[in-house]
Amino acid sequence: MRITALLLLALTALTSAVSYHGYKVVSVTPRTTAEAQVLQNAVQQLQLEQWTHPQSLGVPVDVLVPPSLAYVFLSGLRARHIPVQVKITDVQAIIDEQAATRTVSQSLPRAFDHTEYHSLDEIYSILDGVEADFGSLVSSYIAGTTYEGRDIRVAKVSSGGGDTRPVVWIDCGIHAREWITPAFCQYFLDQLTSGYGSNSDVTALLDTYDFHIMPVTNPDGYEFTWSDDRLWRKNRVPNDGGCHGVDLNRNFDAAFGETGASGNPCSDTYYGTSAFSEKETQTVRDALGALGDRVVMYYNMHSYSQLWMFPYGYNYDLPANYDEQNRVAGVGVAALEAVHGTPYEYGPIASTIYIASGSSVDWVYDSAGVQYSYTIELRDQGSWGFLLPADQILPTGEETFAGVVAAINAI
Ligand code: 0X9
Ligand code: ZN
Repeated sequence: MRITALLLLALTALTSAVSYHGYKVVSVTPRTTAEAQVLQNAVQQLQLEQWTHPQSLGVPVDVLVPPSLAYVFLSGLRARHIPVQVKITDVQAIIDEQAATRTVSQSLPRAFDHTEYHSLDEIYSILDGVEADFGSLVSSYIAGTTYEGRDIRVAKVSSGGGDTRPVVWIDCGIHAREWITPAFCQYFLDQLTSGYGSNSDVTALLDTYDFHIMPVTNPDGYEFTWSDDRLWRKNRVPNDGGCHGVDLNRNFDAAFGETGASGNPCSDTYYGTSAFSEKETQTVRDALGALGDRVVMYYNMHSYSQLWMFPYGYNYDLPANYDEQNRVAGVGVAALEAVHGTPYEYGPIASTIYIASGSSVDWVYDSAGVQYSYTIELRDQGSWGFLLPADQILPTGEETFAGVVAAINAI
């Protein structure tokens, strides 16, 4: 008895998860460039993690603040009368609460369930189940394998045409902590499979296009957010010097290693040792390459902020087909907003969010030649951020599905 208890204790210690006990999410709203400068200095000096990077004044900036720095950060800003609001008082309490209210079943699920977030094993088991149920419509393939040996799977949804139809590609979960994105890919797959033959819009769509959907682009990172660190972002490759992980959305060969990415292996935006140094980015590159010029539209899903964006991210240049990509983004956003009234903004990455080099949409547009190359930041606007409650999976799925379908139908 006692030995078992001790063993359990030792095991818990070995797998000790990262704790965010007492960590706060603070939203700061600088109204002048001077106030923005104060905030930037504070973030840099205290080495805080900034979760959103709005470019306009008067828009809240979300910052993760450890308990030991909360007083100095908050009092410094308040002394300068800069508006601050503590959005989350204890990040770990929310992580624990969400884990505790999850219904855990003994066996792996074999069908879609949008009431909960799912682990990698569960997602792949659901995929297997759906393939068995909708065999003629869905088939999945292993597009690659991660550093830690996990499969990177793609679900192909096709009603026929012998691999000649134009392809819409969607990848989710490139950033590990953005759990709503794999959930969205599952919702999208569910709508396609359950709607074919019963929903006329879905049927028409699937009689025109094939869909290739990668539900978890970063399986090692995603797994790590379930086992060790809910807020992990990168993949899990060991870097020189001891830190882990490359930011996969800085590892593509589009202005690689330039502005808006870091050469520091410990940074959350570390770009890696070279363009396409990572198994995951190689896999996306090669899977898209195999589809060739059939790919007409590309989606790279993220959270959070409610933004629908397109190239360029690496500088302020506009793509040659700016008017067209902007028009279609506008159609998508209008359809998305019509479902639940969720407000979105749209535009080129650099002017809408920030400059980021080495990202997938820029590479897909520039090098893979895909004329509609989008990256969407799903819900919310920071009330929960990466910890978006599971009861928002369904409404997020509904509105985003409507938006993406409307955009496809607009090309
Ligand atoms: O920084 C990113 O990679 C994305 N934001 S996130 O908070 N989800 O990490 C921005 C993606 C859009 N930018 C590019 N694709 N360049
Ligand atoms: Zn992201």
